[in-house]
Amino acid sequence: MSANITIALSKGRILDDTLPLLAAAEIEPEEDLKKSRKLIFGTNRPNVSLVVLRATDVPTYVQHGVADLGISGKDVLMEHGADGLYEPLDLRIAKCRLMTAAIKGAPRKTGRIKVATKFVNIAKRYYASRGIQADIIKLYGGMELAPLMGLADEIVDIVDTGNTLKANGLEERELICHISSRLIANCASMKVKHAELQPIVNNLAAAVNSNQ
Ligand code: PRT
Ligand code: MG
Repeated sequence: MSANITIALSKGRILDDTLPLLAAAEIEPEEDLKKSRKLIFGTNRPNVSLVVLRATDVPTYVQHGVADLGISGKDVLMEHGADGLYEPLDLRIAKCRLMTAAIKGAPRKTGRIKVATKFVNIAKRYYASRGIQADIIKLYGGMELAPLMGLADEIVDIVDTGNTLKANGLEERELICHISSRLIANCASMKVKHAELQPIVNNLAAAVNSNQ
């Protein structure tokens, strides 16, 4: 008998790009994930279920081994930490950049700066690595507002087209890193359920390659 497998998916924009990859890997949810209010779904495979989670909760479920696999933005993984997680595959979906940004044309402040972000850990590491003293202010959204209101000198946020920054009179400053979504696996599951998980990883890898 094959072991039961649970895959934790990030809802929101990552989900849109995930479903075609899962379909290409021949994992089809038994109902429309985006129309249902359910959080746990069966699939065409009797031993595979899907859970749809807040993106920031996916690494937690996989770390604790209650989900065997997960799909997470690299930004979320960097912020959360990757203890007990294995990252077998770059899915090359939901691509974006993690940037610093500030008011367009504003001179760079020297000395201590204030930085607003929801990526507190990433920001702390980044500014420390640059030798910049930064007071990090945690926000949960709408980071663009912080420099305009005088709450912060800079923000650390995700940028795709740059339109959101532009619309708010901000500009990109430094690139922290390129982001895409990753397949993550619980390290213990990967050993114990290798026979079931490795083919799923392989099929997803093939789906990613044919996506390019
Ligand atoms: O919205 P909520 O707070 O519930 O959760 P969330 O924001 O974490 O979820 P969601 O659905 O927005 O997905 C976030 C994940 O998608 C991130 O963790 C990234 O890995 C990935 N991703 C890819 C993005 C973007 N592109 C993106 N453009 N996440 C957010 N954005 C936002 C960004 O925050 C900014 O507000 O889009 C705006 C910038 O876009 P441009 O095109 O105007 O530059
Ligand atoms: Mg969002």
